[in-house]
Amino acid sequence: MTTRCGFVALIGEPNAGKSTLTNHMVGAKVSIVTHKVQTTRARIRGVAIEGDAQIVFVDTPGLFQPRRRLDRAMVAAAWGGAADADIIVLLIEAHRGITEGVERILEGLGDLPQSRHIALAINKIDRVEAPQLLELTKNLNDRFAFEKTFLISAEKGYGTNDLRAWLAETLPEGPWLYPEDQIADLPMRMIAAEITREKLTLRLHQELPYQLTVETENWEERKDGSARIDQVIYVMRDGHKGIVLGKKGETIKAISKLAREELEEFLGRRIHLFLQIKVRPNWLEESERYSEMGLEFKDGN
Ligand SMILES: Nc1nc2c(ncn2[C@@H]2O[C@H](COP(=O)(O)OP(=O)(O)OP(=O)(O)O)[C@@H](O)[C@H]2O)c(=O)[nH]1
Ligand SMILES: [Mg+2]
Repeated sequence: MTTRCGFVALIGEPNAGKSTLTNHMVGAKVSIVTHKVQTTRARIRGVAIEGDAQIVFVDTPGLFQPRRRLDRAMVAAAWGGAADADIIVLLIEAHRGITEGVERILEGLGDLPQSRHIALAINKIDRVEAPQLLELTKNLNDRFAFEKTFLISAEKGYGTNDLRAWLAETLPEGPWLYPEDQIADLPMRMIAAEITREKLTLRLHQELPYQLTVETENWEERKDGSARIDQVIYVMRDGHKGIVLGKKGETIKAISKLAREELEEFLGRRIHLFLQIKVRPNWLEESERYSEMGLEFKDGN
């Protein structure tokens, strides 16, 4: 039997639904999702199988005009994911259409090596009417020669079977890269940190989610089958620490409970989660914070 295998990079503006689509395709939550922009910070690999093909989805951070060093590292990681992939799928939000950000991404696509397959997926079609979709499809294809266009809803699962089938038949022939039962390629300590960051992002407001990072410092297996996980939340100011703690520690307690419950479900066993908050005004300039996130820290960014 000939098998197929390769990388499919999902790129697009922040909030386009890349992580939602990754999780839908994999059939499990491997990448965190929130209603806020810039949720994903690094490349997250999720693995799906379709017939004789193993599809390695590469969820990427959203593409936007970067300002901070972290933003630049995120955008670089996203374009890097696209450059390394066999197939690139550009996700566009149906109801937002061709924004300035989309225009910039289309320009960027033109600079990639010619050998890439590049497809368009218009996502969130559950939010618009058919005539609007037809027009958007036409306008986007006038601007870039996409190999295929798919109309999907990553959340509702509309159109995703067609997309999956096309990806499977378009990937190059080759041996599978991962064991059949592997769904993610990210260290467990990082997945655990991401789950906590998701709960923080959902609970905290304004700029705060963008000014913190979470790291798993210690993971201890216990004889009774449970595990103790120690994580640090780095924030930039004393005031932020107070907000994350909340009145009488209520906020951090609620976040910790939600994160622990999700971890227990993901790992199928009891977890003891300990969260500590550290004030680190300069964490955005520390290379170690970037390597913990799976990002490159360069003088340039
Ligand atoms: N209505 C609707 N909402 C969707 C759909 N797909 C994703 N969403 C929502 O869009 C929001 C953003 O989804 P994400 O998957 O986090 O988007 P992303 O592209 O990974 O965003 P970043 O990581 O910030 O770049 C979430 O609230 C999702 O529930 C869809 O098909 N329909
Ligand atoms: Mg994401």
